[in-house]
Amino acid sequence: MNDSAAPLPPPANPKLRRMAKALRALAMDAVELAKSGHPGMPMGMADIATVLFTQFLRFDPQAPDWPDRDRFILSNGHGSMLLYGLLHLTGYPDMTMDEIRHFRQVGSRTAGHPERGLASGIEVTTGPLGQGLGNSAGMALAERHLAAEFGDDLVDHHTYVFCGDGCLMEGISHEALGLAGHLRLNKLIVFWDDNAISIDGPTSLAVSDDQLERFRAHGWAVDRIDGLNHDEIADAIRRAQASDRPSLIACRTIIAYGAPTKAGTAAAHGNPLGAEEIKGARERLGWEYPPFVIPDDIRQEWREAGARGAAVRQAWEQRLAAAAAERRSEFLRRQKGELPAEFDSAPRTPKSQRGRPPAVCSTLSFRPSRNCSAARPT
Ligand SMILES: Cc1ncc(C[n+]2csc(CCOP(=O)(O)OP(=O)(O)O)c2C)c(N)n1
Repeated sequence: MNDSAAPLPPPANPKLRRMAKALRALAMDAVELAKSGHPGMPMGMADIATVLFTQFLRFDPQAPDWPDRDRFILSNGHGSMLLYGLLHLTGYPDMTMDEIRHFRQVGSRTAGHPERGLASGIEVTTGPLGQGLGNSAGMALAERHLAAEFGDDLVDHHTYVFCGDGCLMEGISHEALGLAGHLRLNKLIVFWDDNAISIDGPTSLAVSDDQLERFRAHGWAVDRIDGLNHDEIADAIRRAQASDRPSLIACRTIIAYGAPTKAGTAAAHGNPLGAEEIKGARERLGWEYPPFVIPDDIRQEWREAGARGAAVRQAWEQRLAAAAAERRSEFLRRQKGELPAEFDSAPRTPKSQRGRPPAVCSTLSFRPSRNCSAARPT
């Protein structure tokens, strides 16, 4: 027996524990049916995802793209079944159980790695390690930029990221995280899946960076928690939300938590667990349901988590509706990705007649907003 497969340690919230088990079961069963994929990461990070999605993340499956939603980015995209399980259970209409059953099949929404556009709720295409971290710095920067231009009543959301050891080994992570620290993008919160395992075995084979010191050097706030302990997870998120810097939460986890012999080993990284191991995991986790069956009470709990965001979204829509017409239409233009009306004529207007662009505005924006005008250099 592998010690790491012992029952979840206290203090674990029984309801959250049940909900996290549903994520673990979907991941191991979908990978098994596909005979391909990564069950380990979803099983290791299921509790962190459950706390985040049930208590903190602002999202609405009925309006997946409302502009001021929180962003969730799965940088360790090989663990895509974690995201698909979350989207399914919280009620995104296009992430049906049929899609989960067709994980990694041609034409399904549940591609091997998350792909933006294939299913609603996928914010960024990830898979190349480090890419999600790079995007997250850009998205957190965009959030602060838009908030500076349009005000906190219209733009005020967090960017949450899951990443693994592999993401932190990639060079792009240094560039992106350094910029985020420099700019004090304090609404960026990264959860590191600190499971000490990578594709070839223990991470000690390839890396001995002190990640906490590294992030401190980037100008981040850092925290270390037990990634199976719901209270520690929630407390760390609260601390991160209150920080004046971007935050790293190093989460000690166990890859393939619950699997009797493969938990805590690289064998669970990129292969199906196998029928015997899954049977043992069901027993250890106390999950007696057949593959792809979620009991009604657990499904209901997840649906309630998915319904939390509707009122927040509606309140935001009312604020947008109450905003001055020019501010509202400029905001919506940018959200749609449309160019400004002056765009075609602007290149023909001599720079001397246009004046200098304001310091914090996009160079495409020739009509500075209130806040940007204030920042215009004299
Ligand atoms: C840039 C890049 N190089 C290599 C890979 C192949 N790859 C996928 S997952 C992985 C290992 C990731 O290890 P870790 O982040 O520790 O994930 P865990 O084993 O904890 O799930 C590798 C090398 C990749 N996806 N992207």
